[in-house]
Amino acid sequence: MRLFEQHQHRKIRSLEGTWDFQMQDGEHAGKHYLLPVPGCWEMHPDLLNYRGKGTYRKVIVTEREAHLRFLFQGVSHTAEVYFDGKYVTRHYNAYTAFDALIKGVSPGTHTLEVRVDNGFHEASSLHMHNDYYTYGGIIRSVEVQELEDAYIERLEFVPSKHEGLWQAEIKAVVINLSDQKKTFRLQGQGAGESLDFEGKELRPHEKAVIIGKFTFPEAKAWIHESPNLYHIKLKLSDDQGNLVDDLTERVGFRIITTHRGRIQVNDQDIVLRGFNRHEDHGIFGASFPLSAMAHDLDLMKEMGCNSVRTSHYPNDPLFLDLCDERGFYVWEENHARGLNIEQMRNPNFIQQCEDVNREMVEQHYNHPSIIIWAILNECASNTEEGRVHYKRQLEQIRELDDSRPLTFASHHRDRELCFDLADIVSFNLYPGWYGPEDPGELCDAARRWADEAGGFGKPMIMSEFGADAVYGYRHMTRVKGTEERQADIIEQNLIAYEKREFVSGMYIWQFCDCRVTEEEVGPLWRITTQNLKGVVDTYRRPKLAFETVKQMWNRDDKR
Ligand code: ADA
Repeated sequence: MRLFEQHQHRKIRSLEGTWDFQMQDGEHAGKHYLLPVPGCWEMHPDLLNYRGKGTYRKVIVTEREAHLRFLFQGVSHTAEVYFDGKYVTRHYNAYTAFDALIKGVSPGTHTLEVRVDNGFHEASSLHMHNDYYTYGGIIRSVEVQELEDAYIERLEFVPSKHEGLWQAEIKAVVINLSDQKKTFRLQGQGAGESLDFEGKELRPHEKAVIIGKFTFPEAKAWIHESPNLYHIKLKLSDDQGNLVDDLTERVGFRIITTHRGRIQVNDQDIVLRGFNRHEDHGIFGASFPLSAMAHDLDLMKEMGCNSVRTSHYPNDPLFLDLCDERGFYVWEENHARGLNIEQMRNPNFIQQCEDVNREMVEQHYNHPSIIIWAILNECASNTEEGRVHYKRQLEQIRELDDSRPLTFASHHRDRELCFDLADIVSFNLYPGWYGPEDPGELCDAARRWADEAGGFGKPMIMSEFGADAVYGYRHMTRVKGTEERQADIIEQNLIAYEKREFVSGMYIWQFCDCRVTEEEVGPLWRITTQNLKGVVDTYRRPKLAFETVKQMWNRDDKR
């Protein structure tokens, strides 16, 4: 499930494999399939366009009595979990993890059932017809864990530096599953140090946070050029000294700041160069095997990128693990794209955003690669009513994590009302594509708009620019739609932004072509029902712009 072993004591079993599947509606309703998990159901020829409900089933055999915790990394987009026919839990949003805990399961044969819905209706305020595709199914990995009477739900590692020495606060969330009051002790090791926490008494079923502060004299910083990673291994014991659980996290020592209108990692100014990337692939849909994720990062590295934006939702933790290992800087954002104020009035919007924000930050807290949290891409931040949501969500995230700067990508130009709320101002503008503007002039105008609307002194990122090109369509006319025109537009944008010292980051829209929903597209706007602004197509075949970016970002004289 991850690129490092998280448990040596806790028993875990992967549930990857084939699961029984039946769709609820349509001409194949009721027919049994054996579908791969993880996987998108659109990968099966009978289900290429299926939007609706379907049920996955798996037989689980247990050898001894235990509390079972099923951990789902992503089900798209709504899951209802049943165990032996009884309802256990429900989760909305394809792009964050959730668990289903069943206490005291007796040995024997059991059935796990996951009812999945990827339909578009009022109950779903974030997944809808859009300029990307909401696939269906259990799209990320699943495992089952056997728990004893207490477990470490998660830990947060918060690095800081004092008088040249790395320190960190470690906060562990511990849950007592038993009916008795018990004192638990946490001990561990990491980055050459022993980690000893105070004992803590927990009431029956109580969830508590155990905190310790430690100094790590041997630790080396995590930074793009040398992404040093360390394992923090924690063990939980009860009053009798019996080991009841363990958890390992992989962390890095680094501090992100925004001073003097620039972004710093460990006090060094950085310039972010990279792509917006949808988790979408012509063969795998949104359900990536590790090798395909690694390949995407290899291609980006080849083009000289140091960063990636997870537009427009939290990404698979395996992808983030790869970014940690390769020193990629990640802008991770919550799930929303282009919602107008009417859509933001959906009665589920507030709660569903709050959930995805909390899950994103708590679940991905320890990835050193994530250096920016973002919210609500291109939503109604140009209205007073929209501003209330931006303010609330930015405050929520700041409360969960005040160690990373916050931003949101805006296309409202001089009508933006929320720049004062963010730490970094970010613009989605498409000079040369949607309009004939000059990228340099537009970028200067954007700086002025930000300065006049609460963004003065804040770093600025060009968070989207680019152009559509049909893979293989080359023509001397260089008209719109050709690979030549796309390469020209990207080159002109990059030349303009590279020159401007006040630009702290540039994310090309986009890395790969992606599927969009048919309802979203006018006949010419999204030809082939894809957003074709990828510099590689959906099967990762490079277009001409690939070479252009590679030339630009591998130059020695870039700032
Ligand atoms: C927007 C949006 C992207 C994509 C892009 C485009 O800026 O954030 O999701 O739709 O436009 O291709 O037009």
